[in-house]
Amino acid sequence: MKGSTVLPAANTAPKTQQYEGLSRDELLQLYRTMLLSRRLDDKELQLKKGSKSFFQISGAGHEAILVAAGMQLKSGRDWFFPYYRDRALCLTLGLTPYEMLLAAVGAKADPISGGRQMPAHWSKPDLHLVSASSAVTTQCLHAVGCAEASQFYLQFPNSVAQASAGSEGDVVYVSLGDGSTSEGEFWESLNTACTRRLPVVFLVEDNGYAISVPVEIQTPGGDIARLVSAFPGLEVISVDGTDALASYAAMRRGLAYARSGRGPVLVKANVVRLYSHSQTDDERHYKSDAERDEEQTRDPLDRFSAFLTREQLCDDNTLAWIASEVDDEIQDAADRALAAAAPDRSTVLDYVYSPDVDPASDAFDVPGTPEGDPITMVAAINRTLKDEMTRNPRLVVFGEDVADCSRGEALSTVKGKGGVFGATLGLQRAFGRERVFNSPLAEANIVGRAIGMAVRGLKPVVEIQFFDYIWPAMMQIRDELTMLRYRSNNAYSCPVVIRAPIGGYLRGGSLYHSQSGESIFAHCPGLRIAYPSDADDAAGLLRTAIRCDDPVLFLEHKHLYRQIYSKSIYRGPDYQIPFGRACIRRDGTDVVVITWGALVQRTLLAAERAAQRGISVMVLDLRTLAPYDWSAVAEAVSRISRVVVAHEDQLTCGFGAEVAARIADELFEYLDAPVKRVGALDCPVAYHPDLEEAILPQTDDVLQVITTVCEY
Ligand SMILES: Cc1ncc(C[n+]2csc(CCOP(=O)(O)OP(=O)(O)O)c2C)c(N)n1
Repeated sequence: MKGSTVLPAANTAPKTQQYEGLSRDELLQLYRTMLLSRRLDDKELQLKKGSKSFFQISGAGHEAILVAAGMQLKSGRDWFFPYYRDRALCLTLGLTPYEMLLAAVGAKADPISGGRQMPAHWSKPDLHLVSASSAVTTQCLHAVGCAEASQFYLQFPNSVAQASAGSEGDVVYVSLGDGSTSEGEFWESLNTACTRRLPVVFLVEDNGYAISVPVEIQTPGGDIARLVSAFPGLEVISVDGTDALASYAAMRRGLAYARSGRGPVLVKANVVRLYSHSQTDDERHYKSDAERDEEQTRDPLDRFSAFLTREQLCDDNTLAWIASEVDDEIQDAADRALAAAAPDRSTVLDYVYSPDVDPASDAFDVPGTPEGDPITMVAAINRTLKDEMTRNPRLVVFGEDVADCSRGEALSTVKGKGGVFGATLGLQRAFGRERVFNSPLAEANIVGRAIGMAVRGLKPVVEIQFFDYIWPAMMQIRDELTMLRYRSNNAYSCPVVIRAPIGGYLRGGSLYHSQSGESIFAHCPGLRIAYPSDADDAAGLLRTAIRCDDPVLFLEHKHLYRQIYSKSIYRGPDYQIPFGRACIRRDGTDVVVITWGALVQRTLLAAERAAQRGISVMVLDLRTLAPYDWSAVAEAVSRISRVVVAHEDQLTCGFGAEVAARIADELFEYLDAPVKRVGALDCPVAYHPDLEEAILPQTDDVLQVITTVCEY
């Protein structure tokens, strides 16, 4: 245990055998860490009341199970995805009170997030403590992905990234509260942990409440251990988490199971939440005095100090000495943290994206060598994935139906599915089941696991089967994928690529297979967005997406997958296109249409017809939306003065609104006409082709707006 001190001598000889094998010093150290955690909570509450810090959430009442766990987990070897009540665990693993208090005051020197994330969301790379968000339960899927990465590296030791390796027997710890088990991601993580028999240790800290909602409203029957007991391969252990020695024994049993490779374990620890949910909550509004009094009788610190004196392992003087020593340590840490400088305002935009790899740079401008006949966009994507998998042994592909093989058939004999659009066809045959595999039908599962893998240096390129079904993964995308680097002040990153077939014009795709919505993701800082309009761009941009260091949403228009007009010659395994470089598809002088995706071809057809009317149209294909090529837009607008923005997505709040607003703001003096937009009607895409045609923007619509702008 870190931070241990020399403890006073015992009055009597230790009786170690009966105390789970722990020596007197270890028992006193266990007590000391529990107390340190509690007193730190108290100090932070004091700082908050004095407006010296800005948020506080405590672990009071959870300390016994957490120190018992931390003593047996291996800091810097096992991996950790704790939640906000896990102060005592993190202290046991080696995070210091000073580091915690730097986080509380949000200091520049806060090693956890540089003052960006709320306190109690601990992390530290050398301890393998992974930065946490505040979205409850998302971490369960990261833990699963992390365990999968461990397995991967054991199987392919030559592919190991940085110091990400591991050893046989390492486990991944993840914790959550009882209320958080109601989230689907908890069940999705158990699903995969059990299916793949992963060494994940789930600790459910059941304090009976989720803020004010009692456990019986969250969990049928009120006992999560009972509910999960049918999961195959899952070892389920229930323990009184306020009893330090019982907790120690339960964790020992659980860890032995997980370390032996038999599968995951879930320890359900009954604890008490001795303080309100957080400093903004007042539990007296929903807990009776009698209930609160009863909870006090289960205070793990009181129970353990009573045990220590009862067993004559120490006396009251020793406990007092420990307490004063703990208080001194905390006071010293608090004095130093309060003297620490605040973060610099000028740094607020640091680490939204990778500071090391800029996908818009010339380094990604690699022309490649065209070879062979033109191929479709889906074939170009498939070839790019194959080439990148050959180049990077850490690249893994997974998603719904992406595998060639459904069960255990010999890969050589199977014809294969390879994705509902065939984009991943043959990848599993070529690279094996460990690198290409099906996920359960659960989109948060796909993205959450990918994040956990990417934290460990794998390169997940995952498929969301239809953009229409990306929404269950939205929390993972918006709160985790895009924010991990930012919230950890660049200590962690997860450069996952999410491929998502998008868009309509399918005749029959209807409401749930025709959606657009790229603007929603353009509103997520930290995410790159590519949206190619032909096979050539798909290959060049996908390669850049894979090789860059940021998360990328790679949008593949379903209708363009197999169109003849979107075919191109493949330019080999090095071809890359930098992000943020628009492409002039047709030059012109009277009006510029800024567009992307499926509207590129429709705009080109409109431009041809406009030419017959004597209107010269420039067609500018943005190709990526985050970043997008503002300088190409500015250059075109300043030269041409009349602008249309055309996209398939609904008009209201479509990405065109952003482009148009910026043109109005920064290029107003160049304009000879209002900036016009073309987009879908503000309604879902209906089934009958006539309805679909009326809803989605057509060539005629683009032509009409071009004409209007020219006539202004
Ligand atoms: C996804 C999500 N929904 C809601 C919240 C707001 N919230 C924060 S903590 C919390 C209660 C969590 O209760 P539980 O899982 O039992 O853990 P405890 O706080 O009791 O330890 C809620 C609703 C959140 N952070 N994340």
